[in-house]
Amino acid sequence: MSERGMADGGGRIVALCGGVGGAKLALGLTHVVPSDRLTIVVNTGDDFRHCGLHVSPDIDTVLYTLSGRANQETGWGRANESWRFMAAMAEVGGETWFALGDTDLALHAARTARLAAGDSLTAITRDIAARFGIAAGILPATDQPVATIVDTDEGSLPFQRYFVERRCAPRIRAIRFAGAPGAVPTEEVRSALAAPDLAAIVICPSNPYLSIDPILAIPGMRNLVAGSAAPVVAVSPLVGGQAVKGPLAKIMGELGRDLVPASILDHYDGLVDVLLVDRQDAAHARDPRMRLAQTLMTSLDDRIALARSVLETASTAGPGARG
Ligand code: FO1
Repeated sequence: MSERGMADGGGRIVALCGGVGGAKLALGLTHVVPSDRLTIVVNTGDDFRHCGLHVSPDIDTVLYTLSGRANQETGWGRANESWRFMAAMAEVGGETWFALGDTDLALHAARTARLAAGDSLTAITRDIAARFGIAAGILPATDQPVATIVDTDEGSLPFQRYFVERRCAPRIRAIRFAGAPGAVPTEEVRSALAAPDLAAIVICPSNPYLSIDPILAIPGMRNLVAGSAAPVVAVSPLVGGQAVKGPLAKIMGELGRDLVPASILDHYDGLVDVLLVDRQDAAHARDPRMRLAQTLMTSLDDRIALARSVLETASTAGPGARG
């Protein structure tokens, strides 16, 4: 099936995504895959309660990025933001370590109210995506709370305290996902991954430890991916031995992993049929499951080109190549 054929031949695509890097490829995929055949499964391990509000950073980064509302500099929050709420929070002694922009705040307030009324994160996310004019499916990995906890040399930290408040300074010992044993993939995620016409499962260039593992840690999720007949194509989040963004290189060093693409393939432990590696890492791409591509995305064209590379790779990978 050609890449166009895959995109136009009815093949469905499911992408696992978290963080800024993941959202970039998700945007590229929306330009190549018809929206009624594209589903983005998003990490919810970053979610937390802040100032009484339920904040879902990775879902919001995907919502804002796919609707052209994202802050291009930070990758999170909204463009053209104002900060009067935060200034007033400082004035009244509220918490200011986690910045909530005025227009971003509306999303957290509306979501918190609907969750309190009993609506699911899946339904809320679907409605907001529709209001933002996003036609692709955006699915929280689970509707149950799963919180990424980072065990460090300074004790256990909830993800945002580690990532934002402490700026990833503490040394990581382990990463856990509180609540995972009691969580299940949503029915929508389950049926997307079990679709008979699924043409590829894409693992975006998100942080494997902080953004993809919280998805795969949900009981049953890994089997849904591993058991699929569709090829699994991952994009390495490392380029030139460095993370494109965020603490990945530091975390891998602290966990004793070499900063090479093989460490990414090993981490996914047989789940991935092909790992796309940036051309500048050709010397480290000897594994037959690796293919070279331009994985660094600075422009929209780069995002679209990488999405095409992923689909092209999937259409030649064929099912069952997994170990
Ligand atoms: N990241 C920061 O580094 N500093 C912040 O103040 C901050 C606020 C914030 C507010 C809403 C939101 O959706 C994301 C926000 N992020 C912030 C990013 C957040 O920490 C995400 O978890 C990361 O993007 C990693 O996925």
